[in-house]
Amino acid sequence: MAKKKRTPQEQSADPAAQEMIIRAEELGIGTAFTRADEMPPCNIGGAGMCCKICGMGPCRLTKEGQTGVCGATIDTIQARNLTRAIAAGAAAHSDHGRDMAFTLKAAANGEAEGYYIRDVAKLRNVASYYDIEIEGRSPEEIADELADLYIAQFGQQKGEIIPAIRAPEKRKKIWKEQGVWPRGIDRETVEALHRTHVGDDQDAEHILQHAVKTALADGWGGSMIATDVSDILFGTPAPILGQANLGVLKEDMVNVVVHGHEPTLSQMIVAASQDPEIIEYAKKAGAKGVQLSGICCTANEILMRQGIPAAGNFLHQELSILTGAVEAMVVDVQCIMQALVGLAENFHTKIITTSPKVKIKGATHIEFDEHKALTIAKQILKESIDNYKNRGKTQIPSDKEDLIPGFSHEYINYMLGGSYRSSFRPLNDAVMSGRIRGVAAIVGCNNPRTQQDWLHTYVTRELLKQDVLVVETGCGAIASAKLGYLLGEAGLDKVGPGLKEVCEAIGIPPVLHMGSCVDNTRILTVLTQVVEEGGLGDDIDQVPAVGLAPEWMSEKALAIATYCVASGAYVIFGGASPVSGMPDRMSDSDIVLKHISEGWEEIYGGKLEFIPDPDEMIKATLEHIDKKRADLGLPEYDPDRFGESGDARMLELEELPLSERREAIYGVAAD
Ligand code: NFS
Repeated sequence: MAKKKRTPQEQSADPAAQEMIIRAEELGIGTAFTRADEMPPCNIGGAGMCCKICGMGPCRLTKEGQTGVCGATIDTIQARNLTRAIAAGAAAHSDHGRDMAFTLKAAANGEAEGYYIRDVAKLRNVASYYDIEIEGRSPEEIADELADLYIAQFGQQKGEIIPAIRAPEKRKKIWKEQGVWPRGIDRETVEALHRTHVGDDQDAEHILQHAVKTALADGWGGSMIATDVSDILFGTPAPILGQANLGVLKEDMVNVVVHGHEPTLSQMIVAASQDPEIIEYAKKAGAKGVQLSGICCTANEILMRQGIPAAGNFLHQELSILTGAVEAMVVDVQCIMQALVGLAENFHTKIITTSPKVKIKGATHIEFDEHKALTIAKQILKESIDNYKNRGKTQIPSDKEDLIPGFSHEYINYMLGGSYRSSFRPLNDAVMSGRIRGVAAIVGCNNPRTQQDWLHTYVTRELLKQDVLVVETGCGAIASAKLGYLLGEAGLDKVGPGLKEVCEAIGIPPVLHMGSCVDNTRILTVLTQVVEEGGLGDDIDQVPAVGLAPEWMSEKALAIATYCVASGAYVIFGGASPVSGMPDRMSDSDIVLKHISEGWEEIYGGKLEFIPDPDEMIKATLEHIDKKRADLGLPEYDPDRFGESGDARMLELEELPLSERREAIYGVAAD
């Protein structure tokens, strides 16, 4: 089969990306886009039909009834592969959570240079979930006890991980009945690897039951801990003005791009970049200062807390270096392409690895240590500034969009009623009346096998027209940001009339940026609070809501999908299914596919489906939302029912002479 080379427009929907893809081609430099075109995915491994967990294989099960050398059937192999991916994803998120908990411990004991407890209210709130004594204690004392409790969740051997007590009562009952409430975060991950070793668990449904337990240890464990601690140390996000896309890089400044996931070092680099000593150092080097920007979830962490601009999402990591204007790309963990080092050799850009867990051959390694974080952050910035003189020809796309990120669950609660009446009531009421038809969480990665950002933004756009409120995290949120959906009233003329009224009344954009990928736990919290508020059922599976990851690629995305399903959500992934099998050739290759959709729905009320066609994705989302509405006995969604009140109506009324307004409003003529 001839390889198909796509045009820049087919490779990305983002004009800045297209410009850089053309530049790469002119310079003869390969990127993930070209590598994806040159290397079609393996159709055997891609469908989950290859087993390479032992030295007797790899075994490829492409024929009806075929087994591996050990006798493993296709469903066992698919369940093992999927479970291993989920375990890896859960491990990544949770290890991040563990590091955050250790940083909290160090900060509480005055051992972490530059870190302190910034959000005491959040600390007290989180501590109170677990009956940690608050009254009469200093923030440091409370934080020390909370840190110990959180650190213990990772190595706990028996019992139940504690953050999961925050789930709705009915949900917790299901987890107990099914035996999937995680005992300890590390224990479930290790057991997932054990069970999928050669000659272990050989019943697909039984293997997948443990995949659920492992994923729950992520969503209601490691990731939730990561979010809680990040908020306590760096502040709970609230709306703030930011910018996104490559146009945030500056010609006359030292550009330092932070990329990866953990907020610990990047937050300190933010602080160091504003230090007079560093600004002076940059000026001496002939620059106006240091321009920081972010890629991937590190971008989201500093964007939603300090308004530091996002240079882009996953597929922008190479493209930002292609501008020739990046002095250093500072990376920590996850979603960092090895190609960066080779690509950077064409320019002056330094790739600086910082995590003790991640080294890349050819990169500069400056290891991060939370005990002297500020000192290390300054060292990194000085090395970046020293590199400014080596900059060659640059080409920075002009594209950038404003956005307002920072919709933490605390802020959503606050924005709906203010300090005195903060509550989810207005949101529940809007869904119950049909002003908001339902809620979609559109999350996840970029994938160079599909046109960058297009699926994200197409699905977002179409659901908004249907009065579906959209919340976003991760690279999906940056996609919407770059294309202008995350700004106040921008695009409100393109959203459904009921949703528009709600957005105007509260003063919010129709797409709410809720943070990084570990912050998908904020979505679990919102759904729990919506349930607790009343009127939309007594468990998450009854809420008219759907989760979508149209351009997913990472194992973390599969872990997120699984814990959302086990929490009761319908989750739709775009692209290829890693367990699709080849149904036309193998009658027994859809056992896993059916179990994660119909099987899981029967047990958890949520299901995972892979739907590559975006219109089918939208159709399935709306059908699910409408079904949930009907099950709750809510009025059928009617697009013509709302849209005549609110600010739009007020503007129309202002056009009328005073004498006619009363009649227009009340239907009664003025005296
Ligand atoms: Ni999520 Fe964040 Fe992006 Fe995908 Fe990678 S950055 S943790 S995995 S690519 S959304």
